Amino acid sequence: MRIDIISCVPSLLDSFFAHSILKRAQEGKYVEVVVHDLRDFSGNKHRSIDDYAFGGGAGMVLQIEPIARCIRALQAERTYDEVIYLTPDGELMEQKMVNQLSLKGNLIMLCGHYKGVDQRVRDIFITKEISIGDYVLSGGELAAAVLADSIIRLLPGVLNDETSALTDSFQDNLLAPPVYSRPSDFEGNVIPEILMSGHEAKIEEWRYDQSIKRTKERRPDLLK
Ligand code: 6GU
Repeated sequence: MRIDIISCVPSLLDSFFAHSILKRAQEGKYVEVVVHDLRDFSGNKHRSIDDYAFGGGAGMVLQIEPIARCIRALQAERTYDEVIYLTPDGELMEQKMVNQLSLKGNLIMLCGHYKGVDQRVRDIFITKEISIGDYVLSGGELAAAVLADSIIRLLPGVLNDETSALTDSFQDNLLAPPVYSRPSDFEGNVIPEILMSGHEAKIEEWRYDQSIKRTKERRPDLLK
């Protein structure tokens, strides 16, 4: 999989993808993440990419031409399964959507800024619009990082323990159970006895019960 991220603040994303699991995923050739500076496609010496909104009103709008040039240059190199626009008025991101995207080939992610992008970009180039939650960020970069991270960790071979993504919270609409490590007794706070029993089936049953209990308490909406 290749993920191309188009941004007017590319430095926000560079360091994020240079670390930990995402770094290993790229070194292992499971994914290639390339961040593009939209200003490189401005077509003018001031490198400007935004302008006032027709009809007036506060806030600048990202113009269509630099974005069209960038997307077309990418599409001339390879095919893309989705051209995603990260925007607070997009479809709410959830695990099922992430699972589906992790099965795709190449993805473009366009990060919005200011008052958004010219509507014609969305009409002509964008195939999927995604929001990461009901709150407003100052730009789409953090949202693209969240989305790309959640996709990349699902790619086969990226996580050490092949089964560990399957036991994530949300993977069966259930929150994950509590986990413990050494020491078994921290200042009198002891771990549940069952985990020391060595009885695998009983432990699995306990974990499942804990998942149900947590989900009922914290996210009853997931059980409906
Ligand atoms: Cl994708 N972008 C921005 N700017 N704010 C958001 C968002 C995206 N998702 C939730 N809030």
